[in-house]
Amino acid sequence: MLYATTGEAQSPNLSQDPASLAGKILRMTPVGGVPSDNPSRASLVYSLGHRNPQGLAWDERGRLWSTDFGDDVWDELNRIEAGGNYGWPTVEGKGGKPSYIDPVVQWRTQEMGPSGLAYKDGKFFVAGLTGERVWTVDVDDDGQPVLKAHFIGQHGRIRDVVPASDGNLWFMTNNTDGRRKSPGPGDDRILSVPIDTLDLE
Ligand SMILES: [Ca+2]
Repeated sequence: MLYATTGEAQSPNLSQDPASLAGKILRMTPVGGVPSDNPSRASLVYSLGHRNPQGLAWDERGRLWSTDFGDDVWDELNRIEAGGNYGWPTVEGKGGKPSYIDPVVQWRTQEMGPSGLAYKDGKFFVAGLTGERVWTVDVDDDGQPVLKAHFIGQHGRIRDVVPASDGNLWFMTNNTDGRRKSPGPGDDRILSVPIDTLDLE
């Protein structure tokens, strides 16, 4: 199936409206039809209550995860369940309300601003726009997620990140779209570093 993330389009209440495709994760057949096993038979909506979800990744158990770019306070990494409601705009970050699914990880927005998400060998790699860094998240079922930040401020805004088959982590910057005051020389760039040079557990 094809999955797509949609932002709330600056109309936050659409995220909670099941009839709107905004602020959602959508699931569709490769030609855009509604799969027969979607949460609602007539709808592409797979989960709702998102603000600005950008990254999608599946772990080795087939579970779907997504980043959500928050408003002013909290950015999120969510484990996505079919039909789940992730709270926006009632809740940003961990709200502790039974009707909404809380993020597994939340970050202060100035340290994150998540875009692309990838998963490899038990670890998530998250591209940070606002925070101008790459985050790694090691989510152990038995413990707290271990978070580490890499390349803070070195390359500017990070848009996407991919662990490649060559053993390197490839990531791309996003500094020339007008949202950063001073793009660096050569921006924008695709960078590649050996994953084993990152300080991972
Ligand atoms: Ca949320």
